[in-house]
Amino acid sequence: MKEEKSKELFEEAKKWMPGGVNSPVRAYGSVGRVPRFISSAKGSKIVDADGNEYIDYVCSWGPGILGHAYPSVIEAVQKACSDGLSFGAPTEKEVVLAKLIHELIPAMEMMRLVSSGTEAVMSAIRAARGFTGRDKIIKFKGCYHGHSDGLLVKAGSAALTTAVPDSAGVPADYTRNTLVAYYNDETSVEKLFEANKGQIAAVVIEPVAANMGVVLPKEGFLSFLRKITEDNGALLIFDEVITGFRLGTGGASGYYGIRPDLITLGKIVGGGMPIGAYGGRREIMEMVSPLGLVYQAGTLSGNPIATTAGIETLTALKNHPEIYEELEQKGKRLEEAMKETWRGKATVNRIGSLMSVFFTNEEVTDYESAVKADTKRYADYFSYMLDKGIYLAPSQFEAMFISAAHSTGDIERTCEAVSGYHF
Ligand code: KE4
Repeated sequence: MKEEKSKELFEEAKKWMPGGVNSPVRAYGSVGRVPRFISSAKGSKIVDADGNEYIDYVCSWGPGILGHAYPSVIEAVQKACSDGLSFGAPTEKEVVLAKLIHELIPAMEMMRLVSSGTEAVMSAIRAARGFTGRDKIIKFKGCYHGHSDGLLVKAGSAALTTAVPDSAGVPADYTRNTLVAYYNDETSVEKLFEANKGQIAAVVIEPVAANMGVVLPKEGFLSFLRKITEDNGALLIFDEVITGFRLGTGGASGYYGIRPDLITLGKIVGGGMPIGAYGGRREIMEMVSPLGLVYQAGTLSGNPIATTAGIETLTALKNHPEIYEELEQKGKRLEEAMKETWRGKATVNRIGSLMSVFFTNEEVTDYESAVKADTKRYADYFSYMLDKGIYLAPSQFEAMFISAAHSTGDIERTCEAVSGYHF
């Protein structure tokens, strides 16, 4: 497979950007191939700088649920561009998008649009602390919530240990209020509440984890979190940057029937343009400036081009709910092909169009079991699929995303490639 142009661009890019990329996972660090520089995308396909076409299962890490360059989104964005790119003033489109988000996710009674998932989660945590007057938060090992200082942590040796930064440049002081529990482990959460009575502002969780590979909440885990936070005067924050509008138009809160206090969104809500959002109970959001004392701002927040893409994307999903049943069938077919081919040698975790294969014969229910997967095997599988023209996440600890544009032919071609991968 030709990769000269990507290789040349990668060498040049490395002179100007750390690792030659603007987000680490794109550098293919754990799969050891030349990262593909993408020149265009349409529907389920992406084309790289050497002209190679791939069936895309990254979908820009989630935003591309409709498929790339969805006609109504492109048309609306092109028109919006001719009306100007950014005004730094309120626009009608922000009202339209906020009302549409509320219609699809009623728990978001009031919200603030921002420009990334990181910004959404960082701001939601600040609002939670401002509302409760408490400093500590609980996150879960293996969950990723963007790169704000206080969330770049991993657990200490035991659940009761406060977190230690897992990035250089984050002062230890910035993470001493971050407590780390273990996904699907209710005892680890109970111990933290016991040891930090009256000090915990919020629990933040990916309701379906997708940053240690996909890990589903076990039966009752989310409702346990809903109860223990209520019982302790803490807030429950669902980080739905990935699950929002992915599991259904109601996201995870709709899918599981759990009403968190705050929800964060990203990715699909902007249809591929830079948008994040955080929101929830009105009385919490009324703490946010200029109404309340929790400061948060952004030059490009609610940007008219990004909100246009978001409105068109959510409108398409709202008007075509059949997309989600189709995504379920496509995911099911892929899951079956993987399980059939790698029986006993791989575990597939899936919910709808969000899935991961782990090369381990054990169940993957948390970070500890996820990291037992054979990452070298994953790298080899990634490379085999890349050469077959199938573009997967270049890391075992990411997710596979399916779009409405993936045809039966795409799915069958992928299943055929899967069935040809033996080890
Ligand atoms: P952004 O700041 O990257 O828009 O969103 C951060 C974020 C927050 N919450 C969750 C649950 C997320 O998955 C993310 C970002 N997801 C990664 C993919 N694992 C983005 C890809 C990347 O970092 O390049």
